[in-house]
Amino acid sequence: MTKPYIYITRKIPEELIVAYQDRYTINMWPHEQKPVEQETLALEAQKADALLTMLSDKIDMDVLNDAENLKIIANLAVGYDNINLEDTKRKEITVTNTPDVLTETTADLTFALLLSTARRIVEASDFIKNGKWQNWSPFLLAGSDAYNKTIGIVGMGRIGEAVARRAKGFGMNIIYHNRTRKGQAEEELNASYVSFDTLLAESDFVVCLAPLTPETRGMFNEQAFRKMKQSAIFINASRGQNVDEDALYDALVNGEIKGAGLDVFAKEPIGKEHPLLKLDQVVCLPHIGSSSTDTRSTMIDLCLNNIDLVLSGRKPHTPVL
Ligand code: 8YV
Repeated sequence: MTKPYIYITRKIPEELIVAYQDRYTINMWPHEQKPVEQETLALEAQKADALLTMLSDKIDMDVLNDAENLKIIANLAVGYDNINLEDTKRKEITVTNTPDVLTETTADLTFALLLSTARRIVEASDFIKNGKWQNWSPFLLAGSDAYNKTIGIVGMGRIGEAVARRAKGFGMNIIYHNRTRKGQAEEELNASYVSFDTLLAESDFVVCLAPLTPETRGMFNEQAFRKMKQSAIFINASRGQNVDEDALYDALVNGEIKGAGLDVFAKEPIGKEHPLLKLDQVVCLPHIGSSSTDTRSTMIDLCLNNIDLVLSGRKPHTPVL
């Protein structure tokens, strides 16, 4: 009997798949950096029983049209805005994501980004490396405090709550905006639910952790940045398309807000000519929110586990619907 076929759309370490190789034929796209070509993806989807996909893979009918054996798409991310769920539903393909296992790692990165931007860590490091440290002065690279300041979290999901827990430890006042109220966070973290406009007006740090949906796309636009304090720092660790990047650039250059820490961009990857990279008050990262060795390995294992469950007729741990 032929073994079911799993295709992985990026090169991942062999040791992460060995446990599954006796029961499955597993192939992967041979490049670690370069995303799979759409043509290859469609051809593999025709042959595969399961796909392990990345956020950079666009999955819709173009890929799925002839995918007659495909039973599951396990997406290596908590977000799944790269997948057209109407199309997967039409083809009766299960879709899974990787919630929970990346929550704390992504919250760590979000908080690191907040502190790096507030305390100008990257600028300060470059300052020394470029031989500019000649003297001490009272306001040398003076940044903003986190302690006693207000953090406004937009998108109080699992990662939002984990960031709020860190903020509490740092002595911050927590406000949030979300589709639904979060009673537990309000009780345990003393977080107050506010309208989006109030959050923009009152926060010293505006942190976007909302998934990309039709409601959130472009929500941080010119009007939103205008409502923020001039001393505000904007952090985005969810999806770049939640932000109008031209409006963010203008807000920073015109002094409408003070700084930004960005792990995500509207169109990734960005090249070194991206205007936001030119600004000292902006810290940019290449979408590494969940990128610790442990977490990425656990995410891959969860994907393979979900595939294994579905291909053996059982329910996956983390279906998206
Ligand atoms: C992904 C992410 O893990 O989980 C998400 O939604 O944005 C990241 O943590 C990463 O982009 C790999 O697909």
